[in-house]
This record gives sequence, structure tokens and C-alpha cells, in this order.
Amino acid sequence: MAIQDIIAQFAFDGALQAVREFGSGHINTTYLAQFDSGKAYVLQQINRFVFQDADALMDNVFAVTDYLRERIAAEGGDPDRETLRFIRTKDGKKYYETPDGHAYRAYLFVKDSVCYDKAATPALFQKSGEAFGIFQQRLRDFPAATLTETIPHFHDTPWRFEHEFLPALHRAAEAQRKSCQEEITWLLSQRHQTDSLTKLLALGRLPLRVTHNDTKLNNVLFDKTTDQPLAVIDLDTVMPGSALYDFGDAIRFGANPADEDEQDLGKVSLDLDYFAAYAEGYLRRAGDALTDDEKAHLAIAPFVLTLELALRFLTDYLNGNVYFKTAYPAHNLMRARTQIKLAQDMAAKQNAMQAIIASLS
Ligand code: ADP
Ligand code: GN1
Ligand code: MG
Repeated sequence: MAIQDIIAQFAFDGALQAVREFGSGHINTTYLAQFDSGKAYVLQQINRFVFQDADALMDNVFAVTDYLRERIAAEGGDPDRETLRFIRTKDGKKYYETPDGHAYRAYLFVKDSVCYDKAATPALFQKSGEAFGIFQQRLRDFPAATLTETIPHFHDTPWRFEHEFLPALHRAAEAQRKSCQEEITWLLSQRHQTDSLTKLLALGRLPLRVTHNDTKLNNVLFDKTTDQPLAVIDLDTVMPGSALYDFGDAIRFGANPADEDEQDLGKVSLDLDYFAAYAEGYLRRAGDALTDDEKAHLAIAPFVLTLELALRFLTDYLNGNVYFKTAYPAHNLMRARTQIKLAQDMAAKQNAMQAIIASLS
């Protein structure tokens, strides 16, 4: 179905002027549609391999954004700039399903906004920490039980090890396994580290909260002129989780000066200045939404989340690249390598991270 015909299904303001693909995510396909009313909208094809229950997914994001809009309005903010405004179809549905089963949803494009794949300075990264801290603070009383866990076991690192990585390893052809033997050996040696966060949740030492679960820097919108953080986007994985998942994943992606798929591993490391800047911004804004136990364990989260992503990327490589978008056959292997290098650097800097958190708490 032509993209123009899909756009025509939504209750947009004005007549379509132009549409183009944009964004750099690994999961959804994203379009920007410009209208003669002066408004622009983001149209996204939902990846149904990743999100099997589109109804539950869209119920989640409508519920969370409606809740955030109320909170933002009560604080005197602008809900159309500080969170996503989803647009229903002309017949009132939360997404449009094409006759051949593809699902699309739409929301308002935030004008004069920008997303970064990399923070040029620690100060900018600190602002993304503020954005996720504010997000956590605003959602602290959201009724978690009303949300569906759209991807079960999303940050259940030991589950990903046992039920995804090991089976993929056993299924893979020998040649494929040999091409990443070193990575496999290292990951197998880290099995005992996979449950560092989940065991704390199971013991009740970490509370289950409504969290974002995909806190990459490019999931924060900044104001194009002032560089102030505007909104947290990419809300598909908002589910019950741990604040430590959000903190760890943000550090994993944003405190490494290299790209997630950098081939020169010499460039991959944990930058402690970036770590300190993010932690300061996040803690200041999340404030009393976090418990002392959560704060005390923040420093171990980046390692666990980085180990988890190494497992997920290598699993997808062994499975023949069925989950993440890839540009070449060894793309997921390159991503797994950067994550392993980064996790090793984080392990070496564990005490330094702990000292920074202690100085901020
Ligand atoms: P993905 O799941 O593919 O990562 P995102 O929801 O993160 O999809 O969107 C991809 C990119 O599109 C973002 O990184 C951002 O650059 C841009 N984008 C998404 N939503 C908006 C919005 N409401 N306003 C402006 N830009 C947006
Ligand atoms: C995916 O959609 P995107 O690119 O923001 C993935 C995250 C990974 C990330 C790694 C639903 O996020 O879990 O951390 O890639 N999202 C999903 O870059 O699996
Ligand atoms: Mg994204």
C-alpha cells in the first residue's frame, strides 16, 4: 500500500505536502509527513516481529502519554512539546492496519527539535539524564498494573542468556560459531554476572516501577535553538521495570565516545566524565522518586545492561539477523564486539563509578 494512502487514513490537519523516511532506530520504520496546515507528523510502521500485540502496545503508549500530558499541563508545561501526541485514525482507532497486516501509528512532529546519536559534550549528556530523571519523577505514581508487558523478559538478562543466547549458540552452524568464538567464550565466562540486577528485584531490594527501558540518547528530543531537553520519545517499551535498567542503558549508549557499531575497538570506552554528568542530571531530577537502595546500586547497572546488549546482538548474529536492522551480514557481530569491549572497560572502572555515585548521593 502506498505511504500516501496510509497517511490518508489518519485524522491529520491539512493536506499532505511531502513525505520522507527518517530516523536511525533499529526497530521501526519512520516517516516524516509535512502538511499545508504548517503541522508535520511522524508516521511509524510498527515492527510486528518485535511487537506481536499491536493493540496492547498502542493501549500502553496512549495511556502513558495521556497521563504525562496531564502532569505536564499541571506543571504549566506544553504537553505538545514535552511528550508525544498520538493521532487516531479517521475512524477513531489507535493505529491503522493495512489489508496485508502491516500496522502504522502516527503522532505530532515536535517542531524545532533535534535528536543526537552522540553528545558532543558532557553537559549535553547531563541534560539527557535530566530528561530521563524528570520522566521517572512524572511516572512515579502511574499504575503499573494497567500496562501490558509488550515484550516479556525485556531486561531479564539471565533469561536472555538461558533462553535466547544458549539456544542460538546450539542451533548455529559451526562456521558461524567459529567466526565469533572469542566473543562466545567471553560471554559464557560472564554467566554469573547476568543476574546482578534481577536478583535484587527478586529479593525486593529494588522496586518494580514504570520505566522507559530504551534510554538511548537518540530517544530524547532537544530544543534546536536552546539545546534544552524537551521530551522522552520512543515509548514502545514503557513497561514495569527497574530504574536501574534505564540508568544502565543510558550510560551504555551515551557514555561511550564510539558508535554502537564502531569497528575500531580502540575507540570504545566508558568516559567517566560523561558518566558523572549523566548521573548528576538524572539523580537531581529523579530526586526522591528513587530509594537509597536504588541509588546504592546504580553503578553496577551499566555493566549489566552492556553485557545484555552484547548477548542480544550476538544472539541475533547467530540467528541470522532477524531482529535488529542490519546494513551488512556481520553488523550485529560488530555491535556485540563494541559492547564486550565496553563492558570490560566498565568492569575495570567499577570502583570509580561507585565513588562518583557516592559523591552525588
Ligand atoms: P525507533 O524505534 O526506530 O528508534 P523513534 O521513535 O526513536 O524510533 O524515532 C526515530 C527518530 O525519529 C528519533 O530518533 C527522532 O530523530 C525522530 N523523531 C521521532 N519522534 C519525533 C517527534 N515527535 N518529533 C521530532 N522528531 C521525532
Ligand atoms: C533497539 O528502537 P531502538 O533503536 O531505539 C532496541 C533496544 C536496544 C537498541 C540498541 C524494542 O532500540 O532494546 O537497546 O535497539 N529496541 C527493542 O541500539 O528491542
Ligand atoms: Mg529510537
